[in-house]
Amino acid sequence: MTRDPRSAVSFAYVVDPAPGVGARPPRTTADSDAPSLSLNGLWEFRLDQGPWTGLPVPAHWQLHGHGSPAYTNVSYPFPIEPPFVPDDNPTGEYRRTFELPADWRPVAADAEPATRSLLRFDGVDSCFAVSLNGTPLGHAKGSRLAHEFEVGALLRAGTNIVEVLVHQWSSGSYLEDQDMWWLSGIFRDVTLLARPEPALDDFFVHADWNHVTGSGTLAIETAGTGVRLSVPELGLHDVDPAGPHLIERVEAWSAESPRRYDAVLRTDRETVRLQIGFRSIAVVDGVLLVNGAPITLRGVNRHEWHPEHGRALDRATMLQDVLLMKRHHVNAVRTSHYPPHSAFLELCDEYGLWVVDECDLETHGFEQVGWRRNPSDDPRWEEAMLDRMRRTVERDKNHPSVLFWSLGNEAGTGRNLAAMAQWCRSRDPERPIHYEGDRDSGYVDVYSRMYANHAEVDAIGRREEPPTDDPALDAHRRAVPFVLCEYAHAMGNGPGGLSEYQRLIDTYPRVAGGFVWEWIDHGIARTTADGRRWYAYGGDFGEPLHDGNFIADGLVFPDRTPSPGLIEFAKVITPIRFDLDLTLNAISVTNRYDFRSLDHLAFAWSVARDGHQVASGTLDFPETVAGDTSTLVTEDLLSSVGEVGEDGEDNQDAAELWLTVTARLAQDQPWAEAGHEMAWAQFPLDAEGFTSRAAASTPAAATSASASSASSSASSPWPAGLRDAVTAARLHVWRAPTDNDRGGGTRSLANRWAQAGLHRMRHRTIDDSTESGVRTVRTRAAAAASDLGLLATYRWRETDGGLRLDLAVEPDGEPAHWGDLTLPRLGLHLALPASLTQVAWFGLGPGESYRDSRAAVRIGRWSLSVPELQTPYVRPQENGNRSAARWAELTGSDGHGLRLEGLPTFDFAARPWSDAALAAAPHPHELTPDGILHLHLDLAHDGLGTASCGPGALPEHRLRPSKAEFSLLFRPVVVTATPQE
Ligand code: IPT
Repeated sequence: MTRDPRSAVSFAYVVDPAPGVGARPPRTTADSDAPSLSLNGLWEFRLDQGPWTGLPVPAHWQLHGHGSPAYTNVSYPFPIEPPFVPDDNPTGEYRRTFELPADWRPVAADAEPATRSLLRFDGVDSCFAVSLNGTPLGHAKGSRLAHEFEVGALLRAGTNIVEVLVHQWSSGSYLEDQDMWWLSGIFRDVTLLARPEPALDDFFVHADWNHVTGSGTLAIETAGTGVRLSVPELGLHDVDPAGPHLIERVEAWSAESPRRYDAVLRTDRETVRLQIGFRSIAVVDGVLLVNGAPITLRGVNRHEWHPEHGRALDRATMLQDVLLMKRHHVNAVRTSHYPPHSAFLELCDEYGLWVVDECDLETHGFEQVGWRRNPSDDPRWEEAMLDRMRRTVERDKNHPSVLFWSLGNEAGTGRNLAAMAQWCRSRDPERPIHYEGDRDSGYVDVYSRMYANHAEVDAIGRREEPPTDDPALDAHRRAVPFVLCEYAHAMGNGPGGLSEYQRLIDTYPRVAGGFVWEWIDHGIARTTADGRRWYAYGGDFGEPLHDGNFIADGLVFPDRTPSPGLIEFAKVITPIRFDLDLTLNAISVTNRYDFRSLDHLAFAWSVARDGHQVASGTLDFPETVAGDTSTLVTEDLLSSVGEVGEDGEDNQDAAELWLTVTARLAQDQPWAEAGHEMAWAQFPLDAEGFTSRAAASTPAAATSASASSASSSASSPWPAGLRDAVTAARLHVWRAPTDNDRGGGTRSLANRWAQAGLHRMRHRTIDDSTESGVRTVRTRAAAAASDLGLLATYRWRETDGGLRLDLAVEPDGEPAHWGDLTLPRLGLHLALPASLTQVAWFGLGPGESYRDSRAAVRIGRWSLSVPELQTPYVRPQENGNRSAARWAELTGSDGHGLRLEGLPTFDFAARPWSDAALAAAPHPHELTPDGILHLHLDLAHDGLGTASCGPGALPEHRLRPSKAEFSLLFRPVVVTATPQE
C-alpha cells in the first residue's frame, strides 16, 4: 500500500522523545459511582488511508486482518536511530460516534456544581493523537499506561465523535523493546468518565500492619477536601481519611490469606468503593519480610497473552491465569515487562498473589550496538522515562498485592533509571524498588539476577558472591534480599533443574525466591484448510527479521493447557512436604507456607502393591502452623500394610509396595474446590522394618481394588512380524533436539550432536553367532566421517514365551577423543506395526519425565493412547518420555501386542513418526504418521537443563558415553480387559 508521503514528517510528535501533550496527571484506578460510559465496541477503522472498515476496541489491528504480527526478541525491527522511525509507519485511523446520556451534563448550568469529563485510554500501542468533535485533545505514548484527556466543554449533548490516530512506531517504540509480538492499536478499554467537583480524583492508601501487636494503621492521602472515609468492619464511620487511624486488631493481607476490608471514600458528590489490605514490607539483614515474616516468592513472569486476541485480554482470561497459578502453588507474578490491565491486579488482590509491578520500559536492542545512545542515559529521554514510572505507580499504588516497583527490564543503566528510582522512592517509600539491569544495585532495594546458575545462587545465598564493580555499593548490595527475576526458561521441553533451584531458595534466607520465565507461550492461533488448529511463532508471518519460536517459552501452552513444565513446577514449589521415617514408623508433614496453617487440608494415605491400591486411610495431623512440622506415628497404617497379601496376579517376591500420602483441600477455596490435590509424596516400603513386617504378617485378602486386567503372555503366539521387529531393535543415541538442546549458539548440544553425526549412525555387524541358545550379535555403530563409535553387543535368548535381550554398550575410541560430548539418549529404537495404539505401563507417570524434571510423576499403573503420549510443544521436539517403567504393554484394538519387562526398569517413548521427522517439522500439525510405531526403549537420557536461555543440565544429569548394560524381556501379549487405574 502506498502511504501518504507526508505522514512520517507531518506528525512531529511521533518521533519526539517527549511522552506527549494534553494528558492529565496520572492517578489511581478507582471504583467510583460517578457516571461513566464505555466506548468499547465496534469503531470505524482504516489503515494507511485504505478503505474504512469496522474494528473492535479493544483489539490489535494485526489480529483483524490489517497488516501482520511480527516477532523479535531483542532486535529492534527498525534501524536504531533514536528517536526516529522509518517512513513506513502503519497508521490506523479510528473513529466512533456516541450519544451522550441525557443525564450527563457536559457544561453545568449556573446554579449547578461543575462536572468535568475525561476521556480515558487504558492502552494504545504505541502512540496516538485524539480529538473530540474535531478539536484535538492531545497525544500520548506509553502503550501499557493509562492516559486521560480533559474533554470539558467539547462534549455535546446528543451525538459526539471521537477520532484517534494510532501510529505503530514512535519514539516510544525505543522504550518498548520487550520480548513479544509487535502488535498495534487500541488494545485496552476506552471510557468516558464524569468527574464531579469537588473531585476525588486520586488517593493513596497506606495500610500498615504491626506484626507484634496485630494492629493496623490506616492513613489515606486524598486529593481534594471534604472527603470522608468509612470502614464499617473496623468501626470507622465518616472519619477524616488522613487519620492516621490506629486499629487495635486487624487481619493482615498476604498472598496466602488475602484479607481485605471494604471501605468507602465519599465526597458530597461521589462515592468510591475500595478494598483495603493491611500489610508491612521490610528488609532486615538482607531478608525480605512481609508482616514480620520472611516470605518465599514462588513466581512466574507473566506477559498478557491470548492466542486470538494478543494483549487484549478479557477479565475471564485474566481470572483463568490467576486460578491456574493458585492451583499450581504459584504465589507471585512479575508483570513482565509492563503494568498489566488493572483488572489483573484486582484479581491478585482478591485471590492473593505477590506482584512485582514493572514499568513499561525495555531498551534491550541497544545492547546489540554496545548500548550506544541508550535512552536510559540520555537526558532527552528523562521526561519520557519518568512519565512511564509515574503512570505505573500512580495507577497501581493502592493494590496490596503490589510488593515491589520494578523500573523496567533490560534497559541498561543510566541517569534516567536512577531518576525513576529516586522519584519512586520519594513517592512510595514503603515499597522496595527492583531493577535487574542495575548489576551493582545502586538504585534498587533488591539484588536481582536473571538466569544465574545454581552455583551462583548458592554463592549469593551464602553471601559469598563476588563484589560489585563499585566497591562503595558492595555493602548496600550485600544488605538487600536476592531474587531471581527470571530463571528456569520454560521453552519447549523443560525446564530441567527446578528441584535444585528450589532447594537453594528454601535453604537460604537471603534468597527470597524467583520467577520462572515465563507463564505462557505467545503462540498465535491459526487454522489449517482442513480445520486443524496450530500456533504461529516468529517467521510465520514472513517477517524479514525475527526470533522464531523463542516466543513460545511458557509453562502453559498458548491455549492455557498446563505443560509438563507447569506440573513439575507445581510439584517442586508445593508448600507442603511429607517425610517418612521408617525407623520410627512416622510420617511427618512440614508446612512451608509463610503464614497459613495446614488446617485447610485433609490428609490421606494409600498403599499400592504393584500399582493396585490395597489399603488406604486418613491421616489426622494436629494443627501445623507455618514453618512447623507435625509427625504421626503410623501404627495403624503399618498394620494394614502388614495385611497386604497376595493379589494373585504377580509373584509375591517381586511385588512392589508404595505408600502414597496426599493433601487435598478440605473445603472450597476461592480458587479451587474441595478435593483439589495440593501435595503428594510417595515412599517405597521396601526398607528394613516396613516390608519385613508386611511380609511376616499373614497374607490376607487385599483391602481394596485389586487386579482388574488380565493379560496372558506365556502361551500367546507372536503376532505376525512382531518378533522380527523386536530382534531388529537397534542402538539409538539421538533425540530430536529440544529448544534447550538448541540453546547456546554454535556450541549448542544440538550442534555438537549433529557434528558428531549422532543422528546418522550406521551399524556394522561384527559377528552374529548362536551358542547354547544365546544369539550374540556384536555391532559397531558410528557416523560417517567419524572414527568414534559405540560397540554394542546384543545377547538374545528365549525365556518362557518370550525373548530376553541383554545389551552391552561401550564407547570405542579413546575417552579423550569424545571430549565432553554427551549422548542425547542411550537406548533402542524399534519399528513396530502402527496397529499398536494403546500403551499401558507400570512406572512413573502419567506425564512425561526426564532425569532433571521428574518430581511430578509418580509410580502407578497408567494407560494412554499413542496420540495421548505426545506433548504438543509449539515447535516439535523430543517429548513424551515415560520414566522407570517396570513393564509396558503395547496393544492394538484386538488386544494383541507386545509386553516389555524391564530388568529392572526402562524409559520409553512411543510415537507415530521418527525422531528425524520430529526434528524437522516446524509445527505439530506438520507431523504426519509414517505407518510405523516408533518405540524408544532407553536406559538413560541427557538432562534437559535450560540452555535455551540459561544454564544447561547440571553435571549429575549429563549422559556421557561410558560402558552400560541394559536388559529387557519381550513377550507377545493378549490383553482381555483394560487395566484400571
Ligand atoms: C530475558 C528477557 O528479560 C526476557 O524478556 C526474555 O526475553 C528472556 O530473556 C528470554 O526469553 S533477557 C536475556 C538476555 C537473558
